[in-house]
Amino acid sequence: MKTTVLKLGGSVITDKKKELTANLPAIERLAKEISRANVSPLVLVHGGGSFGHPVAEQYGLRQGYRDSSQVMGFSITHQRMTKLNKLIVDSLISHNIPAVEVQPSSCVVTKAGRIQTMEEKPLKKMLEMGFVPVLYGDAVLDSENGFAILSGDQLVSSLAINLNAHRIVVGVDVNGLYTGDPKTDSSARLIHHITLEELKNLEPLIEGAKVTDVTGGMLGKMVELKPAVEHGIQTIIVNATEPNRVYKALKGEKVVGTVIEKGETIG
Ligand code: IP8
Repeated sequence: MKTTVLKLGGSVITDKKKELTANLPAIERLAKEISRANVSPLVLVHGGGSFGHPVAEQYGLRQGYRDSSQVMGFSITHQRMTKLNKLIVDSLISHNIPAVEVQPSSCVVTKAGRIQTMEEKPLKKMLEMGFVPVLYGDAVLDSENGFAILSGDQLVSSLAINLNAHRIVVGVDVNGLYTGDPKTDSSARLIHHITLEELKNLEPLIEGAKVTDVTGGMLGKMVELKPAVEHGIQTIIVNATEPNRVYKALKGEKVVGTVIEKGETIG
């Protein structure tokens, strides 16, 4: 059986407007959906939302090491991510999923923000044994810049490639990839299926439409996910704030969202 990689976005599992606030009902519902879907092997990766991002920004961690005051910022960012991770792992375990935290800051080193090395042996062994490893975007050590912020999306793509996954499911707070920003542009329409070639043509259009949070965030995601899609891994973006979409995507059932594939358009 081939691995499925599921990403749960920070905007789904936290309240992005309130620092350090988890969306516990969403976490609980998603844990139930994951349990019900019962796909195996499964790797879960989650974002930082209002736990990781504010403090990482406050200390300028993304830009790398500049002075010693940032070292405490690294500790706090990582600690906050472990708190969020604990809530998710607790919820998964309560729904009978053998989830185990895998801490990216202890197994990944980046170079200028890109994954350079990752110790994957324990993770691979966990999958063999039927565990569900749960990783997250994290503050990590960087061989060039001292440290960096590793996004969950970069992790998802890299893991999916190295584990030869058959599907990536990305849970966000919009229905998928749009031709514009659905929150401000009423003519923006949901793209149900897109190939890499079509995505290339769409990028300038989205960028030209002046990047907003939604499209900007989406474009960033696309850039990270592209290498995995190029490897032939089917990737689907669904709205994880809507019940059952993650469940259906995990099961490979038809669901509202955007499927990104390497090959030709099929519909
Ligand atoms: O939310 C970044 O992960 P993301 C996590 O997947 C931190 O971009 C620590 C800011």
